[in-house]
Amino acid sequence: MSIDVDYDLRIPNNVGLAEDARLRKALESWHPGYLDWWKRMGPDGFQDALVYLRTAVTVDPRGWAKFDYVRMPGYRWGILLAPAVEDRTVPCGIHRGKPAWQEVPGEYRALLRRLIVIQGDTEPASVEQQRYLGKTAPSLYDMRNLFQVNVEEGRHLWAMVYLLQRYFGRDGREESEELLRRQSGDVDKPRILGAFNEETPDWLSFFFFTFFTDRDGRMQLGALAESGFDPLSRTCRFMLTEEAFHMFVGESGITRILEATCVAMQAAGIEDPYDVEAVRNLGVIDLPLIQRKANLHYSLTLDLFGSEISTNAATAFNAGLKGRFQESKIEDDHRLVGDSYPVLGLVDGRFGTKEVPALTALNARLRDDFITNCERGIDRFNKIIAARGVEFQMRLPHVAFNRQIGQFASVSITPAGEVIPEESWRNSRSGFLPTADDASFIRELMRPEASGFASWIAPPKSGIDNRPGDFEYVKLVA
Ligand code: BYC
Repeated sequence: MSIDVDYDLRIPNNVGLAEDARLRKALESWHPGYLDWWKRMGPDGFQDALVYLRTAVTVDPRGWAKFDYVRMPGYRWGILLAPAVEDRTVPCGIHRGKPAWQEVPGEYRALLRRLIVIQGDTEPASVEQQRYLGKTAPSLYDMRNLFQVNVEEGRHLWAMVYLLQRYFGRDGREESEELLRRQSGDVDKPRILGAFNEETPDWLSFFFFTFFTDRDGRMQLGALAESGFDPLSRTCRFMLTEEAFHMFVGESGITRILEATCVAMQAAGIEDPYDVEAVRNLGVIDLPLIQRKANLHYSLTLDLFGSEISTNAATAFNAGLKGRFQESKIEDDHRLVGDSYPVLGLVDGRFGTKEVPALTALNARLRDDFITNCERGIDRFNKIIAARGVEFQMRLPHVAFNRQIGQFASVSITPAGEVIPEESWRNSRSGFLPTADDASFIRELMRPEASGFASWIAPPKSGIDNRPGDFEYVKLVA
């Protein structure tokens, strides 16, 4: 397997790499380390497999991808920015209305680098978290989707490394190296954000990760796409087009799991969704376990929004470096000076909202937008369950449930939002979050599939690139 890449030809880019010898050299010296990282930390056991992947070949939203069989280390990780918007201006904060920056504004250099590094750090982290999943894929279709997500997260790392190396000189190069050095879950060199050090041990987790955590990615990238630093905005805008597929993988994955469970229950005449043993005996996943996994991944993801009240967030907005989600579509002065925003809090054991300065509540606001968006997804899941006549409703747990970051980090709250003593919470934990027993059931259930689809997931409605669902999306023996 050749990994010798003719760099100029193999790295698709629309950033003029061919004419920028300094940048090309910087990226060239980073590239071998990246490939080394990919081979060590990327999909385990599948580096030689031929995978039917899409590669971005243009940034035209009408048709930017081509599909072909690729060995993943040879994937064409490219640097692609969405087209420039003519006369774009800083959309928010104290510089609102001034021309968007094409170079790093000196006074915001450290802040901007921090935002880019945090974003960049999540991308390889997710690949690391998912590296063993190929072995238990429920089908070749799902395996291919996992690898597609993985190579695109790799590309997103490239996107952030491009910004670091092009705009931040020596410290940008050092940060680029650090992005390959930190490792998800490593005690000494962990990834920066909590959720990216958690395990993604199985496919149910993977689908909830792509449903919830990639949705956070969409919100955060949406906010960064509003940046007054134009190269960041353009980079994130293109990343968002890829992100849509990742969320599709999550949502359709959960939908298909619910479908398989409900159809099997219906066929076996099982009406009680809490008759867990009977349901599990059918080779499908019981709904309460699916809910517990949702509780876990939702609460982990909420932590990614940072503290509800954050001066960091206020500073980034004021500086025009990070907007709100779809900033340009919001109708207000985009400066927020003197405005307030209601933030949920806990006072004397009771929840209530408090008006706080809108500038400091931007994390809470983005999180609220996220929650609204998740609720719609959960409603769609409940329609699937109801259509099969099963009496069960999935729910998002309370925002304060199982939190590690922000004002709810030190309180014990049930998924229904009751404040309970810490000891009772610990005693009830197995009803709220996945247990060791759940993990061993899943380990038994999710075996490598020789062909077709595993019992616990319905086939997709349609395949990828107009191919059928049972197409040979991954050729294991090359
Ligand atoms: N874990 O004022 P605070 C994605 C730190 S996902 C650990 O509360 P701030 C993807 C914080 O860094 C999207 N530490 O928060 C999805 C700060 O530390 P320092 C990723 C945390 O700064 C799937 C301190 O606590 N992108 O793309 O307003 C697959 C106080 O900070 C955490 C971004 O997040 C945590 N959860 O907001 C692949 C966008 N939360 O500086 C990819 C870029 C906070 O005092 N990042 N801290 O040492 C940001 O916009 C903000 O930095 C954050 C935090 C929203 C993360």
